[in-house]
Amino acid sequence: MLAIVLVCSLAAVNAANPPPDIRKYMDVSFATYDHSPLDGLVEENEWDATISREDLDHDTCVTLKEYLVVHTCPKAADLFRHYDHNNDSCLKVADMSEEFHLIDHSGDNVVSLQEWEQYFFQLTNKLFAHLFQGPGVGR
Ligand SMILES: [Ca+2]
Ligand SMILES: [Ca+2]
Ligand SMILES: [Ca+2]
Repeated sequence: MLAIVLVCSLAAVNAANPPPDIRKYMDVSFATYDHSPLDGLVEENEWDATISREDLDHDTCVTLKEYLVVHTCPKAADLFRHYDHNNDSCLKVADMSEEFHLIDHSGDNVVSLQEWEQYFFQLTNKLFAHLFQGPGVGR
């Protein structure tokens, strides 16, 4: 859930001139996911758990409507479409799993803080590219 807060926070700033505390946003969101176990890594179970929090009627499908109840960011619908990998208008564990493996750049089934920062810089840059001037903030 915090990932979208992160992306919204980044979109709210002038990304052509990123503030020095962008990394702090990243670290705070990462720490929110890393809880079971708290080991400095985000495991897939920690990432996938966001689905059950957002699936308000517990039918295993997070609809856009449910998503927008939880996420009030103006760009939430864009993020929903990004996360819905099979385009069935449902966010399911399978979608989150696919996303997790994109974030897990090294393919070792855990996400390090470095992978997290890199991925969300790039995602923010991709989703909000039209808001950015000049070279993006991605690496
Ligand atoms: Ca962990
Ligand atoms: Ca649902
Ligand atoms: Ca889907």
